[in-house]
Amino acid sequence: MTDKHFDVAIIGAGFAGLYLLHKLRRMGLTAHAFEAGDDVGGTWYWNRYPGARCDIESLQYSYQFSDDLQQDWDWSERYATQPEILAYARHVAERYDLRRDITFNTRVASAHYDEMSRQWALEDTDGGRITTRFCIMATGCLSVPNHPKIEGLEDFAGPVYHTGSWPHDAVDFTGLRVGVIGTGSSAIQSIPLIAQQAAHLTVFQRTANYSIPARNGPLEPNRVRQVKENYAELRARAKTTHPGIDAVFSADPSMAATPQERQAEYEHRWQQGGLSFMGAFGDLMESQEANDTAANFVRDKIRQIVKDPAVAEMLCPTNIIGGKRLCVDTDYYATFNRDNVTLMDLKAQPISQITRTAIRTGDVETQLDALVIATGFDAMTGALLNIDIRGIADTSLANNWADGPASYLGLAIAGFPNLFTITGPGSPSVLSNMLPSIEQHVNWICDCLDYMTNHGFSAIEAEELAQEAWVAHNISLGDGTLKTATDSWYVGANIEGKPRVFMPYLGGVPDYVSRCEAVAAAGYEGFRFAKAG
Ligand code: NA7
Repeated sequence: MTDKHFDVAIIGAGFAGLYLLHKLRRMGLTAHAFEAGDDVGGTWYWNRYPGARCDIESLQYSYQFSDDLQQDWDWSERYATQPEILAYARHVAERYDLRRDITFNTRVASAHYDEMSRQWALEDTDGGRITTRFCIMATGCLSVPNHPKIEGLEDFAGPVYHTGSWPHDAVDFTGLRVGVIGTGSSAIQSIPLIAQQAAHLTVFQRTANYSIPARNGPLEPNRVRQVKENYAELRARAKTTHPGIDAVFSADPSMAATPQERQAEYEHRWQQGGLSFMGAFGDLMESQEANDTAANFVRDKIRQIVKDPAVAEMLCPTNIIGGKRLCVDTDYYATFNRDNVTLMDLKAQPISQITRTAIRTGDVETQLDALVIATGFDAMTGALLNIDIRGIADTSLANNWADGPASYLGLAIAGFPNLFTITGPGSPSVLSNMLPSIEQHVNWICDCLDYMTNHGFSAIEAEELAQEAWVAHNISLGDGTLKTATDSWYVGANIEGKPRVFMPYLGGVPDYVSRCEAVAAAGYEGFRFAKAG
């Protein structure tokens, strides 16, 4: 960072930072993005593990702000791979000439608000500084890897890879004995590919996970043509569904269907593949009895796929389906039929120690040459709290959020004027298709900045009461639901000592967007402004 001043500083050059930079520039503002990596792409820059791909269909996991862009870009598969998504991010950066306003290899360490000048002062980890009127956090929801505290991990002699910060050079597991710790989405995507390469793969599972086949494959040219000819309709339909995805989400209660009808619907969705499995019925996340019908269906599938009944039982999850984020896979369960794959149950025998050459679980010592840590992220708040953010009266965000994140609309925080969060806690974010949710936030923020310019305002701050009401509304939406009752990274249960708060907004995209629009239409109700000068 050099001692410059900007209208807007953007932290992060993933999909949120890129679109924001493009839009702010068009508004005539001086905007600059600061990015820790040496390229654009955010989560798709860091998560390069084998098999990494999006679990939202590529034709929907893409920007819609420019029809030319969505017509020009061609996705090759139903679910895009990480390299293809990264290529798309790079294409966007080049197409709109964004790189000249991005400083790479720069990690912002602190952001302090000065009430007198109504400016933020940012400092990076090398001591470089800038000042800015607005500070916008485009830091991502899953960008701080969770490194497990396991005794002896640092003593392991072989290479240790975290799925969330994978090396940029190809990793070759040929001939090696590999251990994977974790069975979340990252593990479920990488395990089938690592198993094909490694001499032997041992998977260390703490909690079994539900996964639905992706049914991935090349995109049919006819389907692409049809979508491109009707993109606007597809995007409009997506805006009407709870997660903001164009798919059929039934409102019908599963308990009103006969067992045969239920089975047929689940089978249809299993064959179709993907996350919309949970859209089979409207009550799956509301009643345990309904949820059991879907969970039993998937457990039966696992028992059919996995030949060894003892291994199949270990792979059968016992918790609520959809409580944690559902996984989408290619050949995950079938991989456990391979002779070179072993599953270890950490619930029965936890890891007691990692030595120079092995993982110890009870009396068993598994000799390993390489380790893959697939233990997820300090989700949603991790990246924000890694920065020393201080607002009015030097109040620290970490102190304010000691009992969990509190925001207004997931966009702004009381006591922190001129600071916005893109897909922050309190917004649908990770429960929705991230790309449209990012665009909705960027558009809302830019409209707000326009409004401020037109009215001669120099500062905006969320009101404490509006924030309290928003937090209370979030809590009431989650009260008694199966989703909030499940231990997951949505509630911070994966990070020791993290307060248990359900972080994303549960009311669904259409409801959320209409609330944001109503706030803006009412002159930014719940926000207070200060006049320039
Ligand atoms: P997840 O979904 O948080 O999965 C992490 C996995 O690692 C999960 O199986 C955890 O078991 C396991 N874990 C975490 N800590 C440990 C320790 N200490 N020992 C053993 N096992 C552990 O992260 P992912 O990266 O797979 O996916 C994150 C999101 O990215 C995903 O939802 C998609 O949206 C994309 P646990 O369940 O906590 O018992």
